[in-house]
Amino acid sequence: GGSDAAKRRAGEAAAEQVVDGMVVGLGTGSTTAYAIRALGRAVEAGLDIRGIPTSFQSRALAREVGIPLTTLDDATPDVAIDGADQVADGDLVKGGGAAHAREKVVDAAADRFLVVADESKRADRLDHSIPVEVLPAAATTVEAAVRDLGGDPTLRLAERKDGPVVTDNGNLVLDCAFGALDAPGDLATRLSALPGCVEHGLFVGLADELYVGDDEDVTVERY
Ligand code: DER
Repeated sequence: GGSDAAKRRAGEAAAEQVVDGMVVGLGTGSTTAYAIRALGRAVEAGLDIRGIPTSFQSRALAREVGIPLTTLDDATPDVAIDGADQVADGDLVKGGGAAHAREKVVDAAADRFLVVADESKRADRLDHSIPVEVLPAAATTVEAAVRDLGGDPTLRLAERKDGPVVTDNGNLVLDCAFGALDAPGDLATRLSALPGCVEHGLFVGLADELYVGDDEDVTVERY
């Protein structure tokens, strides 16, 4: 992945967009963590915001830095800040942290979805493997369906536990290689239709702004 300085630049630039009174979707991963820590400092200095976390990790970090929390039952996010594993023309592959199901709900609910990434995430076309969260009982069925769609599924195994990664929602993750995508929207629709697919990591047409950090600067793209 990219440099920590580049991730920090991107995260802090997006956090600057948050103003008093806002409800902020708090994404998951190491780049968004810089935004969450910046927001924590701003809250300490008097900024009045509430955060809606997207994972155990995001909630724990928000609590650690003192951001008051709310939920989608009680608030709609004005802004969501979240990372990505790959970005091409504003479309994203997400799910490296296996948090993409709740991330997509919060990111899509926000008036403005700000993506934060270091330059290593940029691509001309999306070709990153696509995480697909599946009901455990459906893993084998979805694997076969993914192969029928031309993909190559791999059950994501845990490192600090025997057996597979289990998501915050109690499900499993298939990392599905499809090669370079010409029509991410079509594949997204097909994956969403698979019985047993809880959520996939293609975020097509959802991002409103992209903050890309490199070793010197941060650039902003608006879609
Ligand atoms: O799991 C996720 O979707 C994360 O946002 C991931 O895509 C980016 O994580 P990173 O900022 O640690 O690379």
